[in-house]
Amino acid sequence: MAFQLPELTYDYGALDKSIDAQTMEIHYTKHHGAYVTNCNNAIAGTEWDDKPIEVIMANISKLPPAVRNNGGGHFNHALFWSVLSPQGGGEAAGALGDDIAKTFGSFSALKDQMSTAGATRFGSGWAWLILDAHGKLAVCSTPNQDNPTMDIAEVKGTPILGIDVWEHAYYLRYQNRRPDYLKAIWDVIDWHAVAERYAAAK
Ligand code: MN3
Repeated sequence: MAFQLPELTYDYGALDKSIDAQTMEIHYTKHHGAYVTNCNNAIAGTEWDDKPIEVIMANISKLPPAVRNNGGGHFNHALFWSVLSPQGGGEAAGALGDDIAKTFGSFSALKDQMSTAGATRFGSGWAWLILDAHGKLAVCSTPNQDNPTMDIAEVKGTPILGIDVWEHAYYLRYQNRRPDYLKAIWDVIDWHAVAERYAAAK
């Protein structure tokens, strides 16, 4: 079964306090759209074309670079859209809030670590909050469209929050000011969705 673009649960302009509508539309229809098409083309007719994206990620070392780049792009963006919301912002509550405070010292310390991970990723890539192999929360980053679920990842784990730091994610409004984008993104992060991912990962 070929992969498809997931439905967005909000309009392109709904996240405008952090991300403008034109960026959202191009990012979703053109960038994510191309990752889906190119991933499907790369696995068509192979033993992988009926496998879930999670299985493909976990075996990415056995697959060609086109699947690493485009399958990774599909996985990463599907996660990204799902942790954004016009009602986002604020702080994580419940078990996730408690464990963030325990692990990082405070909620703002977590945001600082994520922002630094994103700002210092050279070129294109992602900043992640993961549940690592030891069952602990951790912050890491990956280059290009890699992610922590890939068998080739330096730091492995289950991502519960991912922030896209490719220029295509922010350049129309923020130009070269990636740190400004990383400051604004917190206003649209859906901590309820992140908490659901955390509960599922545990
Ligand atoms: Mn992107």
